[in-house]
Amino acid sequence: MDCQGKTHTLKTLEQVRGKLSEARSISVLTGAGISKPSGIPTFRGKDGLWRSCRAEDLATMEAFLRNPRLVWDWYLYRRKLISSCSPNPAHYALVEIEIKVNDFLLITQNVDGLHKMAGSKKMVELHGNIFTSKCLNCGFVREDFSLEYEEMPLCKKCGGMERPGVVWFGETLPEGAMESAAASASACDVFLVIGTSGVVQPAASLAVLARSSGAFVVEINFEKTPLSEVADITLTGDAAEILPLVVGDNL
Ligand code: BJW
Ligand code: ZN
Repeated sequence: MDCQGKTHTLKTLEQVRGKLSEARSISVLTGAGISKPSGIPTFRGKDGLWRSCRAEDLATMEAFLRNPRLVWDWYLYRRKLISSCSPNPAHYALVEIEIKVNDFLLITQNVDGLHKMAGSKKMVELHGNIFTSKCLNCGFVREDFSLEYEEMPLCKKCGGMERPGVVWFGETLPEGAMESAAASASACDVFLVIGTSGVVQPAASLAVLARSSGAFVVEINFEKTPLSEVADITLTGDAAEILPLVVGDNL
């Protein structure tokens, strides 16, 4: 198989398959790259969202308080885009692993909900979900599939101002999310790191934790990342091509 000019030997793919089939416990960390084949842009890199809009102008509380309309419009634009996308073979391959392995946790940085749509159940959304809104005043979180707002949305409980239910820079992760993720990363036999640039903390530290706790770490990405140093094996290429190969019966 040839992905981005790099040939994975059958031996490497078979080694990963072997590790996965022997593992009693598997944890997976995913990032925007796993949803790229579904048509959702990543954040960094040449076609990334941050190419045209600066993170500080959109993904911080300061930006929201400065211009809530601008920030909401950006999230509604992304909700619309995501609503027209479906899970890809990489998302489904992770559902297959979850079915086969008793002790499993999918830790995602993605806010797009595609893992859930594919059928993943044992999962933690570290950075929230774009189809939720959260009250700035009382913290009440609700599902919210609206794609347009005439007026800025207000909390149904207290009338406070609502914001997108995602985690911005400088904010803490949802209660318990990092604790569950860290417990799983430090106890698993195999840790998969898929489609993340590995630069955002504390998510990236989970791969380091897994490795130092003795897990076999496999990275799947088009490019080298800071986590490539941590990984036992990096499979270079498209997660939607590689994951079904290492999970399914079709090598
Ligand atoms: C493919 C592919 C294909 C493409 N197949 N691969 C320690 C050191 C330094 C800084 C910090 C630190 N600890 C905390 C910080 C600050 C900050 C941080 O990490 N900053 C660094 C960037 C410098 N972290 C935080 O602020 C976090 N909070 C926190 O730590 O709280 C504790 C605290 C609070 C207060 C005081 C003190 C402590 C919160 C981080 C929140 C991140 N939020 C975002 C936005 C979410 C909402 C939204 O969607 O708008 O989350 S930023 C953005 O980055 C988004 C992502 O989840 C996250 C990660 O990006 P990801 O998924 O890796 O995407 P890309 O685009 O970077 O990479 C895609 C990859 O896919 C590439 O490598 C491609 O090659 C690859 N790819 N196609 C395989 N087909
Ligand atoms: Zn409220």
